[in-house]
Amino acid sequence: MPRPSDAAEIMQRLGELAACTETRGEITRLFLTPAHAQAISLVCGWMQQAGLSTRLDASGTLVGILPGPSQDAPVLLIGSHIDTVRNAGRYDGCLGIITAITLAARARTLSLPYAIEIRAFGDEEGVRFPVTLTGAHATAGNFNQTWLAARDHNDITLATALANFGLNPQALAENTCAAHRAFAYLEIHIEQGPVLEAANIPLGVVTAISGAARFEVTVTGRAGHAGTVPMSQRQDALAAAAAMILAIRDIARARPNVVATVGRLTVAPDATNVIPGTCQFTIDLRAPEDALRHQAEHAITAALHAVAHADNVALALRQTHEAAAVTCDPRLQTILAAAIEKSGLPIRHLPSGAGHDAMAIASLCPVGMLFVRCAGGISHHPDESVMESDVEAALHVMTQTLQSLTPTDFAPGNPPA
Ligand code: HGY
Ligand code: MN
Ligand code: MN
Repeated sequence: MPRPSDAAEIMQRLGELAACTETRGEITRLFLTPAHAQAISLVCGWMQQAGLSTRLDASGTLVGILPGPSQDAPVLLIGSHIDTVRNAGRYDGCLGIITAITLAARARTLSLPYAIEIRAFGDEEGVRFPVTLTGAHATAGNFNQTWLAARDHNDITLATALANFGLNPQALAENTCAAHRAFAYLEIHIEQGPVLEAANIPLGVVTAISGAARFEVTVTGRAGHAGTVPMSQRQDALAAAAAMILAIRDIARARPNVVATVGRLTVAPDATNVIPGTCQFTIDLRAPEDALRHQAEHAITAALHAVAHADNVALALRQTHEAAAVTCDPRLQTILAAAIEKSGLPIRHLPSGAGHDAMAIASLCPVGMLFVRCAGGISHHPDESVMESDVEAALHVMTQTLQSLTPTDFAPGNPPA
């Protein structure tokens, strides 16, 4: 039986990884859950098969190490995430990690002047806890200790979840051991948008990553009997939240390049014949420029307060996450583009509306991203898919890129081109 091609093996592994889920029949793999532990064990085995040494760091990030020519050689970080949203596709995050393992196996024969560390982050989606990018922030040396108090929907804190996973949250500060030798970070990721497919181009060079902010909104009215409280006397938390949510949508619609999403909503006491007393919902707000996002945030805040006043309900707005917009390093963009051109493929530069681990790593070292075309631009959905030939193209371009990287070009003080 001939050995499958590298790309075929990656696709096969992504199928196996998809089975690491908490819900049969769909892919749901949240941070520090048994499904996450199962995925770590599977990916760790593949890393070891590729000749990498492995360790799980204090933040739950699985690290695969291909040593460099010396103990203190500079390090190229290649990362992405293996956690998912609920009912996810199999490529968001995971494609970058499984491809990186094959790439590292190839790199063993390239005598590169640097080491490679693959970082499989476990908390990029931020679905379980109201914080996100905690693993990548830990790698970058700026894990915020207050995040340890963040609670999931079972009221379990991140600190407890890390401890239950066999990790020591107090060791998080030591997490940057090798990262200070990192001269650059690369991430391979599906585009999660329609641009490459519409242009019939397999790969894209990411120019920038939109900044994002997340908020938790609590609307407090007054529960009451659905049959007896006159409409004029109601403090209906859900009706007020509905008006707020439509205001958020209209504010985003009115601003090109701003996107706002209310993805979660809970109502209490959640009974057909009771006027909702409280309602909680989330806001995910993004824009390519931070100033644009902040301006939209001010408009949204004003609109929420106006509705709260008109509906005589109380409003509490809490920011739970913020990631500034990030520009991908021009030198890395140039190297990726040259590798694409050398592969005989068309070059396309494009921004990312989706967030990525690279946003948190950007405070540590220059970051670059390679996008892979995905069918219909669909993501965060089981219909997410890529073509094996595009994965092969990504492998080829990244192999070329590895050979074009000179760590000293990225030494601090060497300004981007
Ligand atoms: O939400 C995002 O953009 C990413 O998929 N976490
Ligand atoms: Mn992702
Ligand atoms: Mn995602």
